Amino acid sequence: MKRALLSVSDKTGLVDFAKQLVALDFELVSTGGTHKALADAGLDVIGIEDVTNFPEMLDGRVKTLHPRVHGALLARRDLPEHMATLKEHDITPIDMVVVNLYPFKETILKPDVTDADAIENIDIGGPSMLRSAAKNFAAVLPVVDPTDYAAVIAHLKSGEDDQKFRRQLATKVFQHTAAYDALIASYLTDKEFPEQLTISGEKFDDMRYGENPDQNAAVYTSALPEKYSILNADILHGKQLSYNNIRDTDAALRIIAEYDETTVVTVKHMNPAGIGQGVTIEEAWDQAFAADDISIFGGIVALNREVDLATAEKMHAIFLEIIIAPSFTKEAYEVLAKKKNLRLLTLPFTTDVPNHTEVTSVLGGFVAQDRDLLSETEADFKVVSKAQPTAEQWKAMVFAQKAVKHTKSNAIVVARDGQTLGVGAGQPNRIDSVKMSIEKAKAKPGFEDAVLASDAFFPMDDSVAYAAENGIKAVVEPGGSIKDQDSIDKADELGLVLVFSGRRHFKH
Ligand code: 93A
Repeated sequence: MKRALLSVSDKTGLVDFAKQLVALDFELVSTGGTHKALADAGLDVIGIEDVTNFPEMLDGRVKTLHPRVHGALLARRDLPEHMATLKEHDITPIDMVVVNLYPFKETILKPDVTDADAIENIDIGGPSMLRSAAKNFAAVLPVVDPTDYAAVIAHLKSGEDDQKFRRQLATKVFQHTAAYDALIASYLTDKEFPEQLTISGEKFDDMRYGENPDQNAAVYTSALPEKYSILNADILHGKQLSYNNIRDTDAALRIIAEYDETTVVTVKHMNPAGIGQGVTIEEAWDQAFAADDISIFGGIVALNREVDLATAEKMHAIFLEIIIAPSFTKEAYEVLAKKKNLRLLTLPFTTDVPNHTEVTSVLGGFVAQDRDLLSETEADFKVVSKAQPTAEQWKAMVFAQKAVKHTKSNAIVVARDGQTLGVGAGQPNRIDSVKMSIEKAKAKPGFEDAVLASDAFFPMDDSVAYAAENGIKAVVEPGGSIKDQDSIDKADELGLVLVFSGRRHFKH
């Protein structure tokens, strides 16, 4: 007869699984709560105390931490000496361990969690059994995930001793306990960048490919998921999101979170193509679309209010990849869902994006940093030119500043209040971004009121000169160059409003 030890916090599927084990001639050994659940279901179960000849003690902190358990799990079945040792100590081998752990993550996510509660939910005995079983996977089946119960039964029924399957189960155990420990460490530490930074995530989905078809890829949710996340959006319509879709939509969500007003953001390759605002969402769409009616083709649209029928009809008229909004009216949804390949997603809107360590790979490692969560208001801006901004220009500068923060460096955004008119992104030199953004903006209605925002300071006065000579009336830039005075002098010479934001927003 084989022996299985079951000790689970998540009792999903437990009884059914145990019944099948009994039918396959297993005897069951179990701990307190699990024992009760099995006995209540009418199964014959041996209490763990009858195996260890020791009572559960210290409020359950010591239940299974015993040589009679770990000897039974770790003994090599192919070594006669090991088996003789078991016999000598009257230890019955255990052939399967079914364990899932104290719910540490769920506990720390409770809003009113106490430290004592969190610490009590650090499982010690469970990971120990899992690790013993997983080390000895050649002879012991380690089962940590209830969704594997069916596969385990199938494996047993097949009568074949599939070592590959055993190894997979063992791998899963070490992945699971590593992630479990990483979360405990991150809970306990008060250091944002500790000596060991374990980035753990749970597979959310396999992807068809990565950034390009030749790159394999998968997407993961971080150990402590965030509410405002593309991975938390509901896909109402359309096929699975691709790698690029996820990153682009993430960019759109970050941008739109800057704006409390009714806003529409269109994104291409993680840069804003256009941002528009209005009294209604339809008006905001009109502004965003007019901001750049070419780049939007095949792009991503994020809206921060419900999508109504009129807006849906306008969006339906062009080719889009993804539309994400807090909600769609029924009529709007019906119009948009006519397109098979268009993805319609919902996610509640918020302007409250919390800080979180963000990592980016480099060859041989990764860099980790805070999120760039600072947004400037008028109070942060300092007028350095003789010319003073008008009320309209103040508003336009705040609006443009939020957009430029989310644009790849060198980033320049030309905008009026409530609408971007030209975006210059990702150019190796700043003056090219200045030229591109103004070139795009020039032809647009409302250019007379345009201001220009820069993500970083102007190293020389050429940007200010170009802007003033090409119809820009006000410029906001961080300041901080040793040649700031050149830019200020040039602004005064050409009658331009120049404002320092005091803060750089590189995005590489
Ligand atoms: O408190 S523990 O760290 N000490 C142990 O010896 C031990 N043995 C099993 N936690 C221990 N467990 C855990 O108890 C298992 O990992 C499982 O999550 C839970 C099952 O307890 P019960 O059967 O009483 O519901």
